[in-house]
This record gives sequence, structure tokens and C-alpha cells, in this order.
Amino acid sequence: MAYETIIVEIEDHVCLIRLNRPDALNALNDQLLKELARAMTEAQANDKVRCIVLTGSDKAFAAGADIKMMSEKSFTDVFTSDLFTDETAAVARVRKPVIAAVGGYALGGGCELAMMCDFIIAADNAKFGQPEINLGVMAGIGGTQRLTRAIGKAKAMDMNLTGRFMDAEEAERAGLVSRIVPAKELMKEAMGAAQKIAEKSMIATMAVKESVNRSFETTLREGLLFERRVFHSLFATEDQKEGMSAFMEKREPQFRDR
Ligand code: CO8
Repeated sequence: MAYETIIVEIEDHVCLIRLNRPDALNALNDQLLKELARAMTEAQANDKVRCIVLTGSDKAFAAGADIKMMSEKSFTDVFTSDLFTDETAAVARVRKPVIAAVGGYALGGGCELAMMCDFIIAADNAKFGQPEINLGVMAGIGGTQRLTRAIGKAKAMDMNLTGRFMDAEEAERAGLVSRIVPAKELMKEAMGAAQKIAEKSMIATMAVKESVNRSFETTLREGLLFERRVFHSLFATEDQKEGMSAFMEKREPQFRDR
């Protein structure tokens, strides 16, 4: 079934997913989140895809959950429907690496969606924020949890309590984004990073993702043990033999995900 609120392209093993509700600054509504969840699940299942890039427009990655859609909802509506829960879980569940390429506004659910990705590359015009407090509510899909882990309590409290926006430079200083580039180079940079990842052994890139994410869920001792066991297991792969042989033979490795 064709998508209406996102655009999906696959180029050189990279799946590019572009949020596409320009009239609403890519505000996240039911349809968009359902389509995004489907695209992510399909990218995970597609053998040709080795890395995913999620982006929006020059003006907005996403300006939050769709306020028009939410405005009439009651407690019972949101509590019983698990608003957005399944769809966003599908995004966070993808095991292949996912890069968020953020230009313009990443606010509320938009900032939370970017944080569900593995790392964020920001354009110099990017603005991050959790302005739900201005609407009489609060973040609901990670803005008090993932943001606090990413930038610490002081800044997370500041952002969530005041609703102020953080520009790209502050976001990089705070550890929310991994790199900043001029806005017109955003997609080149993000696709370049994705191509680099796509050239590696996907067994190894998926193992890295799982291991880094484990650090948020466990103690240091358990995390180190998990990391060591995953490291050991990579010695059962042909890609480990290929990678190390290629280094010694001074040639580029040809990984085959085996
Ligand atoms: N929802 C719906 N429509 C939106 C949204 C939004 N979040 N953001 C922008 N739009 C629409 C505007 O209504 C406008 O539409 P129209 O032309 O029909 O009036 C169009 O996009 C352009 O917006 P503006 O004219 O406002 O553009 P500006 O450049 O003047 O301002 C801003 C851009 C600053 C981004 C401004 O639009 C803004 O403040 N938007 C709202 C930001 C916000 O509050 N986001 C948080 C939303 S709540 C949320 O995300 C909760 C997530 C948790 C869900 C939990 C589920 C369990």
C-alpha cells in the first residue's frame, strides 16, 4: 500500500524515510505514525537495507504530535487507545542502525522521535524542545526519560519545565546530537554516514546498537559482561575473519553478513 504522509526511498542499501506533512510542519498524527511504523518494520525485514535515515523537511523534522488531533481527546481516549505507543515502539524496536537527520523544528513528539533513533545529525538551523508544558500537558513518549539520559537532569528539567527551545550548538554541547552541519549539507552528511555504516558487517553494526542500548537498561558490571559476550560471539562470524584478514592484507574488507 502506498504511503501518503511519508516518502520512502532505498538507495545503495540505505532506506531514507522522509516525514511528509509539510502543511502541518510534519506534526505526527495517527496515519503518519502508522505509516512510519510500517516503513521501519519493512526496512528491518528488507535484506537490501543495511541502515535507515529518518528526516523531515528543511523547516521541520517534526513540530510535535498533532495538536489538532489531540485537542478533543479525553483521559479515557488516550488511556484506552495507548495513543502512539505501539507505533513508536515499532520505531524504537528496529535493530538496524537508524540516523535522525534533523533540520528545523524537532519539538515535543518530534524531538522524542529523533531521540528514538540511534544518533542525531543536526542542521545548523535545528531547534529542539519539549514545549508540551505550554499546552497544559507534558512529554509522553520519551521527553522526560530519553532526554534526561541524553543531556542530564538540569537541562532536561529546564527544557520540560520552561518549554524553551535548544539550538543546534547547545544540543551538540549537551550531547543530544552527534554532529552539526550547514543546513544545505544535512542530507549529504546523513546519507554519507549511513553509507559508511552500510559498508560494515551488519552483524557487527546490529551488535553495536544492541550493546550500546543495553547500557541504558543495566548496571555497568552486567553491561560489560553483555558487551564481552557479544564481542566473543562475533568471532564466530566469517566477517570477523574477513575484516582482520583484509587489514593484514592491506585491502578493503568485503563483508557478507555471515
Ligand atoms: N500540531 C498540529 N499542527 C501544527 C503543529 C502541531 N504540533 N505544529 C505546527 N502546526 C501547524 C500550524 O497549526 C500551522 O498550520 P496552519 O497553517 O493550518 O495554521 C502550520 O503547521 C505552520 O505552523 P505555524 O504557522 O505555527 O509556523 P511558525 O513558523 O509560525 O511556528 C512552531 C512554528 C514554533 C513550530 C509552531 O508551529 C509551534 O509552536 N508548533 C507547536 C509545537 C508544539 O507545541 N509541539 C508539541 C506538541 S504536543 C506533543 O508533541 C506531545 C507528544 C507526546 C505524545 C504522547 C502520546 C502518548
